[in-house]
Amino acid sequence: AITSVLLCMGIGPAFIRWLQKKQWGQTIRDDGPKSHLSKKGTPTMGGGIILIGISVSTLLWADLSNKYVWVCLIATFLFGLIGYVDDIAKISQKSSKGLTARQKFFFQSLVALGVATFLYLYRDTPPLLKFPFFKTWSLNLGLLFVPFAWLVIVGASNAVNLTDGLDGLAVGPTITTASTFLVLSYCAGHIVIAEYLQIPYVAGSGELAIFLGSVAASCLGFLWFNTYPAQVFMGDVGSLALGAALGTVAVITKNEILLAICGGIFVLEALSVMAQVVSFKMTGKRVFKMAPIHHHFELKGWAEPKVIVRFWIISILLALVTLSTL
Ligand code: 57M
Repeated sequence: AITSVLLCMGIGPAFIRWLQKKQWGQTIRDDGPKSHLSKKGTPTMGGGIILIGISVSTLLWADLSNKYVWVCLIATFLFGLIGYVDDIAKISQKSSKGLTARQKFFFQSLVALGVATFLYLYRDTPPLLKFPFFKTWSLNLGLLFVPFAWLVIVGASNAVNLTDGLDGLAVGPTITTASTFLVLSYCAGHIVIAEYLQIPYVAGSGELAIFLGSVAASCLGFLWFNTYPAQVFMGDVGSLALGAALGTVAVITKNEILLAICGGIFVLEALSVMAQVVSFKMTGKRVFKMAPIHHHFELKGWAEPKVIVRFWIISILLALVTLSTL
């Protein structure tokens, strides 16, 4: 964690200057909240800083003979690559479109299915779905584990992406969720603690604490530059990668439902879009002034930092609820 935060804060200024030189700046949709128009040209693809932070410290400090460390690193980087292609497409077309939704979904599904199949084939424990608070309840998913894991990874990746619409809004809950999952994965990977807490023991998953420490701390280092008013946005290269990292860890440690609780802000953002689209299609009326929900509060007149910090507060509360299930 210390390596990551120092590295990200250290390389940040040079990385941002490099993005500026390349003129990799954000294009802003003109139908969004007016306050966002002044953000035009803010360098994007700062997620590269986060990916460097994660990879350098994980490769330095984690046990590289651990399969879960590699699965998480590879999933994170492949989703980051999809995001990179999307970002570059947006920049070169000078529009906010990028890859089509279908192309993005296809490549995300391909990677997520690969990860899910690997985890199913090389599992050491049965593919259980665990229910928080009910220690004795579990469901053996069998082969259904593969589509379920796919759903969690792709869903998490897209939900973090939707959340990334205000300065620091996505990194804040990512820091709390990754830190909470650091504790969960350490517990799941420790035979004595796992037995004591009556949670599934997943041999080797404790090493993911290193990976998650680097995720949380890289986001913290990035937040130095992304906090309001942001000097850089993470771009899809960051948001898709971070969501996939969280989804993959949840699937490995059998904490999929806890991810939905801990990452409740991401879930709320995604649900707000679904509710808005369904309601508009069926009744012609909107539920929110604008979806995702952070725009709704902006249009209600809340200052951007107020929306951001309040979402962070909720996210910390959700992290505490998640830990209480132990
Ligand atoms: C990501 N990205 C930001 C930045 C960031 C289906 C529909 C709901 C999809 C959704 C959408 O496109 N979501 C994708 C949202 C964009 O940020 C870039 O994207 C990266 C993440 N992928 O890293 O590079 C803008 O967000 C702002 N921003 C910040 N600070 C940050 O740290 O201020 C981002 C990071 C940036 C900047 O302004 O330009 C985005 O919002 O585009 N679409 C929407 O979110 C749109 N909603 C909408 O159309 N709602 C409809 C329906 C379809 C539900 C409705 O309510 O009726 C809104 N987005 C924008 N304007 N920009 C609405 C209009």
